Amino acid sequence: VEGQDGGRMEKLQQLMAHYEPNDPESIQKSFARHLEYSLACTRFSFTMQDAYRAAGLVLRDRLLESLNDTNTWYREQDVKRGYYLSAEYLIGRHMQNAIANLDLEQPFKEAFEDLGMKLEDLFGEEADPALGNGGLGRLAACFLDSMATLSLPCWGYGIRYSYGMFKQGIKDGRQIEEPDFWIGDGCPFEIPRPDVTYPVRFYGKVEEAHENGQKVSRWVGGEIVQAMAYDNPIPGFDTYNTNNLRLWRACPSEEFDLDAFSSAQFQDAITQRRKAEDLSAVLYPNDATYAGKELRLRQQYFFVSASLQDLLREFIKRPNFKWEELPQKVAVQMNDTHPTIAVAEMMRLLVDVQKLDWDRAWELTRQCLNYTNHTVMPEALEKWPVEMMERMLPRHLQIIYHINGIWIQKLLQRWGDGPIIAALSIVEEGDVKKIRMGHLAIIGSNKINGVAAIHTEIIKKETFPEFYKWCCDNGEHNKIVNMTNGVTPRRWVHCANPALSEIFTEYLGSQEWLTDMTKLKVMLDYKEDPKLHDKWMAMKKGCKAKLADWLKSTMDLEIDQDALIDIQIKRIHEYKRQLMNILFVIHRYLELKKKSPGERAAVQKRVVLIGGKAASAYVNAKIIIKLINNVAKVINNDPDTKQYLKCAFVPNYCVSAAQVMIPASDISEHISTAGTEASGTSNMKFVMNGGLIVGTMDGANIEIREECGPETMFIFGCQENEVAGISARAQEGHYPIDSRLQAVFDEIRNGKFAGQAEPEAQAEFESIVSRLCNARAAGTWDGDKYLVIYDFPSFIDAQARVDQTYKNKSQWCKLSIQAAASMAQFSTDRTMREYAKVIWGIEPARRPVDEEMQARK
Ligand code: Z2T
Repeated sequence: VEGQDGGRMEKLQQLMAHYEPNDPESIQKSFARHLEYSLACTRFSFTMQDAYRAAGLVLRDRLLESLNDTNTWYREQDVKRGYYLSAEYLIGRHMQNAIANLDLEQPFKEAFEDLGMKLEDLFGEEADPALGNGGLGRLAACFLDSMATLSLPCWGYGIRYSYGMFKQGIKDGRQIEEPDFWIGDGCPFEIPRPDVTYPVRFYGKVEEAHENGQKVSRWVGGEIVQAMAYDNPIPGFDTYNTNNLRLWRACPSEEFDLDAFSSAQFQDAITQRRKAEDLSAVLYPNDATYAGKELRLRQQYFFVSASLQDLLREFIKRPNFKWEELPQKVAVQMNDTHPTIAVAEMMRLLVDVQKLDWDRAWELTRQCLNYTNHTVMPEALEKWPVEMMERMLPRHLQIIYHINGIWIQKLLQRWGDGPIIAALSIVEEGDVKKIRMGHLAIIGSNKINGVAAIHTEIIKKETFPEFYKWCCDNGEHNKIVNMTNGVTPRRWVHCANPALSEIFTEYLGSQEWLTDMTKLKVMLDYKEDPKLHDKWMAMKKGCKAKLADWLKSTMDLEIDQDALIDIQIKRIHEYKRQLMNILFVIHRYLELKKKSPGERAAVQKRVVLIGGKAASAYVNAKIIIKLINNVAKVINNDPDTKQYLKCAFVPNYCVSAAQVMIPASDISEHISTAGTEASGTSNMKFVMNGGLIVGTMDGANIEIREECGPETMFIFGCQENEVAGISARAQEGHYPIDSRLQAVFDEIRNGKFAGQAEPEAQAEFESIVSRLCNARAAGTWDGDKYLVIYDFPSFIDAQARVDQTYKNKSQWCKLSIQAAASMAQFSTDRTMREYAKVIWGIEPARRPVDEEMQARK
């Protein structure tokens, strides 16, 4: 409603001049109102789910106040904005985090206890939104939390999948995938914006035309899908800023309807409409493998186009905008290659729609976009067939060819013709011509970054060596930079482990450590203090008790809470070597069996928990899950050993499971072959919670070790620079197998874990084991690619050091405190400060609010 308002604005301003009050009674009132008016429940009959929903709406009101006023503030200040483009956000449950970040913990607790409800029970009612696969999606979610906490004017853009990561069930020891319709009856934390929509075109053709004597390209025909915005407020901690995660849902476009009615093909049109909605229906459950599915490319273009249209609209809305200013006002981060069609789409929007000339548009595009690489695994590199792109995005293919043409020209001028030209081309030649999205990203970006120091070095020297050479040749040594990952201490310490949070706050005298983890260094003064040791051990005990309750209720597993808790939770992948872990469990079991009852009693008790999802088409990963389950069954039912060693596969590992499991660990396994895990982020969460790491010299493990001290880590295995040599020997077949590992292989082959009862599983287990021993034959090699056999003996040694160290409880406690207190580097607050400074050039824009936080500005 616009125009002469007869004092309406002033009136509304007055009515809305105050924020919702946050004392317990007001929260209760707000809760009761939502229960009765928003949800149409009565005071006398509502379920816990209703209560959760009403509590969610209480928070939503407060989130909206803050979101709206933060947006107004950013606009008034005309600040440079950051936009994080990611196909995945593994956001996890909202409620507890929102309460903490809005500084409502005390009043909420009082309000609900007074009504006879425990907050934890409310939290348990929330679905766990899993719009991501693993580390990459969870990283994006931690980034959002830190951007808001640092008051950085940054938004996230992504896809609102109707179905997130599948729910994992285990049946007869095997993974089954069940759909995850997380939205259920609606999520109170998201705000649908039916008024914020953009058209996104697919297929069709390009027409050349002339406009004012200029040659122009017009992309016409095909089909149009509408992208509709769903906003997810992201409140910062200890700031009044609330940022936004804007997720796009695909909706049928109105244009269909007109066609349908005029052509009387009503049924077909409805089918078409429903096809449009498929676009954002489901997340592809592949973690770091490229499957080449057409619908996936459609998803990528869909959210990239909507996001760029949206951010350009915001830019253009500014009074007297000038295109030259775009790089001073906009920085875009592309999370892996998933959104890199953005390079071509930005060019299309600037050249075809905004009528800028090519060179100017290219300058602006290149200055605004940045690209993060998350893996060096070759099977993950996205390459879309030219044929597919030509059909779906004909104009973008033209633009990419044009970009490539100019690029190759430059290369030829500098180096002349040679193999390096083909290596650097965006187009991969061959039977099936392909567009290499990584190359497009690098050429179209201002900065490129890896996610841990070792990973960034590998990118420069092995993944994209020719590009690095090009950069150095041009004096652009700093085009590829390192941005070591992090995790947010709000979710991963404060929410997941309130007992530890209390210890920190007590010893430091304030909650400042939650926004400045360097403050935790003070804890080092107390690392040998018996009083702190008592509290620390009580904290761990409490976490283990929670874990034990959770395991009992979710999978009917009983664990000995005095045992050492050993956890490996992450996507199931050969490079992450869950196989090596379970082979070690078998070894430990065999050693126990050899001992007399008296000797067994002297062995450190252990509970080994392994959890994670396998991509649905990843055969070997699924066999590993089956093996873990079968081994667990044998070990847990053996009366000789079951008090000393227990093992379980924990089904449906997800963010909410992580929040229970991580705080309870004594040790966790981060045991990828050196050079394969780009960073890892759960390693950071475990250590922040006082867990110690068994790990290889890989990813962020290396930096964690530097920060916390080598004595806090159980490092083993070969180094990255040894891998090639060892692998060569494995392929030649001169690869000695440790006798202890041989004994494990023999036991598997003899049918101990499947046998005649399960011939199919037996064959699978045998194939996995025998493959490890394969040398190269007939040109191909499917042997021990990840050096399980080579690293196994040193893995056994590391585990022996764990048992030895754990015997001395106060020594262990000291190491645990020392490590947890040294993790400041791995807060995403540090990570986001670095991105903001080095890559984006973005400053914090803290929203000022009246002292009592009562009146709106
Ligand atoms: C993913 O989670 C990661 C890399 C990917 O490469 C894809 C996905 Cl879905 C395309 C992980 C890395 O494996 C992990 O080492 C890293 O810590 C994480 O991304 C965040 O950078």
